[in-house]
Amino acid sequence: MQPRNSRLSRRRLLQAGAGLPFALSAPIMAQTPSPSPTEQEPEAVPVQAKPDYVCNLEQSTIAPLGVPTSATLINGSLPGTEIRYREGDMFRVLVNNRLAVPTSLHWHGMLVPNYMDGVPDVTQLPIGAGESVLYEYPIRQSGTYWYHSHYNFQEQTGMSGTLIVEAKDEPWSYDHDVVVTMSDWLNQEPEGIIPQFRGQQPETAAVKPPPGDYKFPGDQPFNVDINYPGYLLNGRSNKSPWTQKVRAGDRIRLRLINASTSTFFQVMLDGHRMQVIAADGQNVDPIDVDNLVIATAERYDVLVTIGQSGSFSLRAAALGTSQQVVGVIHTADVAPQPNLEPAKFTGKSGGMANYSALKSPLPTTLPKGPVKEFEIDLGGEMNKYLWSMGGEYYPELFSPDGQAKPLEIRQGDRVRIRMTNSTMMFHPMHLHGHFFRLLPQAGAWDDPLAPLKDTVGVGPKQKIDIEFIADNPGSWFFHCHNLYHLASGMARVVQYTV
Ligand SMILES: [Cu+2]
Repeated sequence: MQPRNSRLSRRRLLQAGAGLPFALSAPIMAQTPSPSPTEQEPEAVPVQAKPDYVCNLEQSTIAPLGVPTSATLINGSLPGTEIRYREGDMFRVLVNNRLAVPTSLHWHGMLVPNYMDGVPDVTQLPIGAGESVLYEYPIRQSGTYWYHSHYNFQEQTGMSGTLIVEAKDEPWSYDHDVVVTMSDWLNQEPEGIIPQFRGQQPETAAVKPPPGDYKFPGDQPFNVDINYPGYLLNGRSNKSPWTQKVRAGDRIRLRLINASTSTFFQVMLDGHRMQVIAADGQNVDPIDVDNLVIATAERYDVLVTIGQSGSFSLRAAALGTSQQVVGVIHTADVAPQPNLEPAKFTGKSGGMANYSALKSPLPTTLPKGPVKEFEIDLGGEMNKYLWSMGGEYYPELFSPDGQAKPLEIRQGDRVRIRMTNSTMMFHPMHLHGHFFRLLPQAGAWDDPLAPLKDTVGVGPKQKIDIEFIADNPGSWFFHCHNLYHLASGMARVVQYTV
């Protein structure tokens, strides 16, 4: 699915100056002997060779749903190693590709220099089998993020992890900082899924819609692409759920991360309301909700105070299916008891179910500058399983004029993008390298408190406006985070021309 030999992509790569920092692979740095003090050049630049984290990417076979399945794991675990930094730190993570195939890791939501963004053939060459790369950049933000392979379907087979940046000035206090990832799992090779949708391979149960009609909160029909055999919470299924021990009265910060490849989750904690304090890593004015919908790749931080002794299930229902995955938060005096009854969602829904309620605590109004506008249709041909942005299919295979053209912007532009979804599916749209203002309604450009996000779910027939200041030069991927939509055309490159 990646345009590995595309001349266009190579040219873009050279224009962006990408690839060059990767000559400094960490093993080479690590093997370079440090000069003794007497030999040291007076003006030598100090080089710190030791990374803070090492990600060994390895092929494995695991059975999270009971069926042995080929996996691509980070340090042998699912999810991969948690990377945790303090705001202002230097990010320094060594990636060793011990797979037999190329790869690349992307740091979702991080304001990286372009060449650290980890998108093969857009910002770097793929990391070849046996190669190593040191990703290194100053951290300019705090909050809840994640990282994942941006190469082929490796994200589906387990190659993702959590990335937390603790704030210098944390406004909230809590007794537990708990990271919760939700994901989907296939008991088969994901490479076969699109050919099955296209009728080129025999169908498996995964491409047949689950029986029944399903709704998004607010009664819009919700259809899934893939009928997964199961879902995972912190890498665990309902057979052996994730648990967290607390004390009655404790306040918990839950960092809820939708690390799925194509699933939207609706989440609740039995017996508790949740206070949403951040969306996509950025603080929002606190909102109390009974449950919240999290689109693929979105994150929400919530506070909950455990009212009394007990076992409380954290349920993540996979929208468009009758399935859920649960974890259990319990007090030490009560054994964890997963509640596997179907979740009943009542009361106030937050997150994607009510984007217009999200408000930034501080004005997010952009600096003055030339306005650059794009209107992008989110389209597709369901029967051919092709998905498009602005009528073009990335990389270039099916586009009428032979290529999916970059969206060209200039540094200093106030870039406004209106997305109109003309399909019957939901699309979690993600922009790399920038936060955008998510306008509460289409055309509400003057709202000073529009929240900052990096991913937005766009429902069928919906129109969503986002805007951002062009302040991070390079070539940036802008795409649907449904991995199967991405792999069948739903991406563009936002390219700085100056
Ligand atoms: Cu999509």
